[in-house]
Amino acid sequence: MAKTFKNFIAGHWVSPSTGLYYENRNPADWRDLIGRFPSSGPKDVERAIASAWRGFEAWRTVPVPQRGDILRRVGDLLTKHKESIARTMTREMGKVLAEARGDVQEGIDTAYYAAGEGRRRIGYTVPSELRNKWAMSMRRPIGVAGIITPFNFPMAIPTWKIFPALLCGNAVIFKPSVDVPHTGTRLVEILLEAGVPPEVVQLVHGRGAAVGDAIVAHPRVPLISYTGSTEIGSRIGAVCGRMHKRLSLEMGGKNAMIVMDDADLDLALEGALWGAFGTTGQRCTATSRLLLHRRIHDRFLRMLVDRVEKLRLGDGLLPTTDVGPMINEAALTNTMRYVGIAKDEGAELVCGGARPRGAKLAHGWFHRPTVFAGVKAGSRLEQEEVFGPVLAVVRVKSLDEAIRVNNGVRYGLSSSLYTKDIDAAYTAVAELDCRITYINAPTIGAEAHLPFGGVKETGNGHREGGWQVYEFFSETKAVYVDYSGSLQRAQIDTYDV
Ligand code: UN1
Repeated sequence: MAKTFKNFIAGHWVSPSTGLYYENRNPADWRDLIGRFPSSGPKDVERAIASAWRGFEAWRTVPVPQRGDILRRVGDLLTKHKESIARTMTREMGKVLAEARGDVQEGIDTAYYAAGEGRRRIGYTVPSELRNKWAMSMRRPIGVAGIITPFNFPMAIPTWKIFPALLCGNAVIFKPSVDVPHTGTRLVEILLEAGVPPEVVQLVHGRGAAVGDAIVAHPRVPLISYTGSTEIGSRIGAVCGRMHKRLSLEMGGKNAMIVMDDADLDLALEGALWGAFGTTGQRCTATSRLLLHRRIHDRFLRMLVDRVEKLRLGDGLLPTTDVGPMINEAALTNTMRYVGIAKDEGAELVCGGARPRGAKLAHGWFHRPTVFAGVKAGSRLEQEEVFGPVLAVVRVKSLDEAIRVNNGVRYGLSSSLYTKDIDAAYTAVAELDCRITYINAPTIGAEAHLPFGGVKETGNGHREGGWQVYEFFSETKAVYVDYSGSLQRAQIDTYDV
């Protein structure tokens, strides 16, 4: 009998007010039932918010370095449990174990980074216009943060949001994706074990349409951080705009890797395989377009197809597996739909393009790694995010054309150029209209201490990672201290130079 899991609300593990649960199953073999998780409703959200404000009142007065110390313990516990969390994650969402370990490691890095920020929560002191007066700024927490996260990085992405939110002194309401509630639960258990006070963190499981919407639309959640699709992000943005909420959005991508004719092709090949098919292509940073210089196009395509055909699909827990399943039936159906669209558009299917055959994979949401060649700039496969193991190859004549094609989509997250020409590399850094550019590495692999985010329909200007995310989760206050003993009137009592 599979375990029945609970929400964590008002300092206790509790059943949902709805009395309803859903089943969470292993995408590599849906006969494997992981557990039953709450299908919560607005009442649960309401209780969580009321409790979170109580938690906030105490938490906001805890000295920031002390909050940082708790987050360092979170990092220690994640390190201790890294292997078992990685296994939980692979079983729950399918990515191969090495990648799941990397996902937990990203959480560990984020925790230690947050611990350091605890001693650096910077305001600044500047000279005043007037004598015997100090002018400075400081950072203040905001209140309760609604954290809504996707399935593809079940540990890393929640930590990117929750750790800085907590370090800044906010309380959080965390709604993990319905596809990865188990990893989300483990994260909350660790936060509590490390010493985050119970009412400071609330975990509410359930569907976006019930739980997510209730969090976003609630007047007492002034801060929302969301990673997911552009479509849902736009809907959230509309609500937050009306309500004057502070909102951070991380959404779609259509990231390209450009391979020039002087590139180290063996290196580029490893990068393309990793970038396109890591996490089964289900990353917002995935390499989903490959722009090949015409002089190496045919040769590189042959090298690529040869390797893609050898990638082994399977359960991510097995050491023989290169590529795991997709997250669920809807994701698989969507990928198959795009294969159809690409064929109709006249792109040439060079490998994959279907579910695998054979009994071994018959109970999972598997799709073969797929490559389309002859993809035209402007076609739907070249423009739209698939979020699956499908790579679109476009032939280009020059770096200029590659940059134009790269920039000709509605997203702007990550980008990559393989070349040995230093001028080309710097030109690309300057001109690729994405907020992450890799030289001689694929489009994935962001690190915790650098800003992460994109332009256009990828985001709304905020960044995760780095110190920038701490700006999002806190408010600035300006402070003036006049110790002159007389009324000094700014802008009026000016002095001559
Ligand atoms: C995402 O796909 O939403 O750079 C995040 C990367 C990972 C994070 C991806 N470190 O691909």
